Order: sequence, then structure tokens, then C-alpha cells
Amino acid sequence: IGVSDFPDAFLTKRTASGMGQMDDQNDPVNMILGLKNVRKAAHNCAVFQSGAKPGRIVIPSEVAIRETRQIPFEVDPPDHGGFRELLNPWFKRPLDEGYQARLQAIIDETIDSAFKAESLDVVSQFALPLQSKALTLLLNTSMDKAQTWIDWGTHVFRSEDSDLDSDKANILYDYIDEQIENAIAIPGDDLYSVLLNSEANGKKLSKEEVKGVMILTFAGGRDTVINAITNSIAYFSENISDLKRIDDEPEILNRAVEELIRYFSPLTQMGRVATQDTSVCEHAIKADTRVSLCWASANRDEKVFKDPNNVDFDRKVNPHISFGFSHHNCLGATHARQILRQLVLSLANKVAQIETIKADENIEKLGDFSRKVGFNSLHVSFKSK
Ligand code: HEM
Ligand code: EMZ
Repeated sequence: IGVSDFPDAFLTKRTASGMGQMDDQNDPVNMILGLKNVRKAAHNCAVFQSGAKPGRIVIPSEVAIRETRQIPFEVDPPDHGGFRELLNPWFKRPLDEGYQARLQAIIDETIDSAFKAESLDVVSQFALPLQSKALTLLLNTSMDKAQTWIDWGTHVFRSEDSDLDSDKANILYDYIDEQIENAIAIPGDDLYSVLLNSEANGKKLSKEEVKGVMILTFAGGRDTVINAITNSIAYFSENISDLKRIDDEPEILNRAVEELIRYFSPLTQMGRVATQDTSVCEHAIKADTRVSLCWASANRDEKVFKDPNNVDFDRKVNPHISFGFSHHNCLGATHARQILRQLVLSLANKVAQIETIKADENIEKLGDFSRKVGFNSLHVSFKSK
């Protein structure tokens, strides 16, 4: 199959019963596969909670390697709302002109160095550095911090050898502790300092709470963004006419990016813990067991999307839930969308051709399901116009 194909792993189960099952570290997960039911469960946070034990709603569960609660991700309403109120304005900064100009400089530099190389691995030499440099804007820290983050590799909790790498996770925790101490000693205008001097729900944030926000900011926006960038480049390598079309009709840019994000669904699923016996799709769910909201399956739901397996930049109505739905919808979506919009437009302006040389697909094993989520490496050669 071509590098730009991202098959729907959930079709059979979704159409047969609307539910799937997988085991994760001897803790079963009932996967909700249809869009309507995923939305309903995401909205019903009293029955399907996020604030169980830290790490339990992640699949694979991170209970064994993480004690710090990620904020606002592992907090339920009403406290969740107080944290969002504090964080929302900061995470909307990508809409500022100055932010976009600085992001453009990072993107231009990344594309120009790709033209200079005869070939390169998009994951490690394009998407990872771009994601890390762009993150300095979101945190409002200096650009020289990016190199440390690039050296951590694609995922901060997973490595080549292990899905749950506590040594790797500890590097991130220690780094954040150190940055928090620095911000206490010499306060600045970065996210650490701002959070250390803020209140949510009527209380000053503790160091542990600031750490919880920062772990999430590093972890949540990392492999998701890297996969979205890499997969878009894989797509355009086999569909260069779609890139030309964006150059000719830039007014379709935002619609095109939403369609790519729907099609790739960079975050496959996220869990919840049932607070009581309940049911989904006539399927019994026991109290204190996990369900998953399977965004990737919902985004191919044939009841909602016509020809769901086609990338269609003319799709006018596109209610995808790649960034989640309801209370916990993605706080980093403004930043992620801004990177993808500016990147895709710049590629459309500058690139004549992208030739794929070698691809190593990243296949997630989810019980009986196998899902292509991105690439471990993707070697390409860029030709400029
Ligand atoms: C939440 C996807 C990029 C930070 C979520 C959720 C999804 C998601 C599906 C909902 C989780 C749930 O309901 O349990 C994505 C995708 C991204 C992306 C597909 C890239 C294409 C980012 C970035 C950041 C970020 C760049 C920040 C650096 C967060 C945070 C939450 C979240 C903080 C939790 C919000 C809350 O609990 O209120 N994301 N994300 N994400 N994401 Fe993202
Ligand atoms: C968690 C998660 C957040 C988790 C919205 O998603 O992203 C995963 O990649 C991390 O492993 O800890 O931050």
C-alpha cells in the first residue's frame, strides 16, 4: 500500500456492534466506536470520568510510571472549568500576529534546510525539530531550550524498547522540576512563571499542579503534532496535485487541514473510567472499568462522513473529533492548527515535488486491532520550485 493510505482499523466492529474490546495490562477496555456514542460519553463526565487514578485514562495506562495528575486532563468538572478558565487565554496566543510571524520563521528555516539535504527522515529531521521549536513559542521560553527536547525523541513516555519507559519519563519529570525551581528563583514571562503566580478555583497553583500542566503540555502535543506533520508530507508526496491546488486556491487551506486531521486522527483514543454500572450500545459497562472514546474510529463513521476513507478537500461539513469533544477538547488545538496551516501553505508555495524513498510505518497494536498512526521514519527528498 502507498504511504498516504491510512486504513480504517475499526470498520468491521463499528458496523457490527458499535463497540470493540482490548486488553491493556490486564485491565480491559471497552472501545466506543461510533461518532454519536463517543460524543455522548465524552459529554457525560459524571458517568465517564477522567479524574480517576493519574495515568489510568491513558491507553496504554501510565499508572505504573506516573503519580503526578495531568491538569486539566485528569480533573473532572467543576474544578476542571476553573483550570480551563486560567489556561484558555494563554493557549489562544497562536492567534496573535507576532506569534504567527515567529512560527513562520521556524517553518521557513525547516523547509529551507530540507531543500538543502539530498534526502532526510521527516520524523526525526523535520517534524520533531519543528514541533520542539514551535513549542518554545507556546511556552514563551527561549529557542535554545528546543535542542534538549529534540534529544528526547518522539514520545516522552514511550521508547523503541518499551511502551512505558519510566527512565525516559523521569528525565521529563526532573527537567520540569528544575525549570519550576528556576522560575521561582528568577520569575520571567514564560508559562512556568505565569502558572506559579496564578490562581484556579480560588487557590494558588501548587508546584505539583504546575508540574501536572507542564507534563501534559510536553506529552500531549508531541507525537500527535509529529504524526500530523509527517503524515501530511506523506500524503502530499503521493498527491502533489492537492498541494498545487492549495497554492492556486489558498481559500481552501483551513478546510484542507481539517480534512487531513480528520483522516489521520493523530490521537487514536482516550479512556474514561465508569463511576457506576451503565451501558453503551446495549453493552454492559461495570463500575470502575474503563471505556475508550475512539476518535479515530468515530472520524470514519459512515453514518456521518460520505466516503469516509477518501481525503476530500471539498468536504463542506466536517464534524470530526480528532481534537476530542466537550469538556476536555484539546487545549493545544489552536497551536496545532496554526502549525499545520502555515506549514501546508508554505509547502504549497515552495515545493515542486516530494519523493518518498523509504518508509517505516508506526502500527499501533490495540488488542485485535492494528492501526497505522504514523511513521517511525519516513525518508523523502524535497524538490523546490
Ligand atoms: C486534549 C488531540 C495537540 C494539549 C486532547 C484531546 C484530544 C487531543 C483528542 C481530548 C482528550 C480527552 O478528551 O481525554 C490532539 C491532537 C493534536 C493535539 C490530534 C495535534 C494534531 C496538542 C498540543 C497541545 C495539546 C500541541 C499542547 C502543547 C492538550 C491538552 C488537553 C488535550 C492540555 C487536555 C484538555 C483538557 O483536559 O481540558 N488533545 N492534541 N494537544 N490536548 Fe491535544
Ligand atoms: C497524556 C496524553 C494527553 C499522556 C490529550 O492526550 O498524551 C499522551 O501522549 C501521553 O502519554 O500522558 O499526556
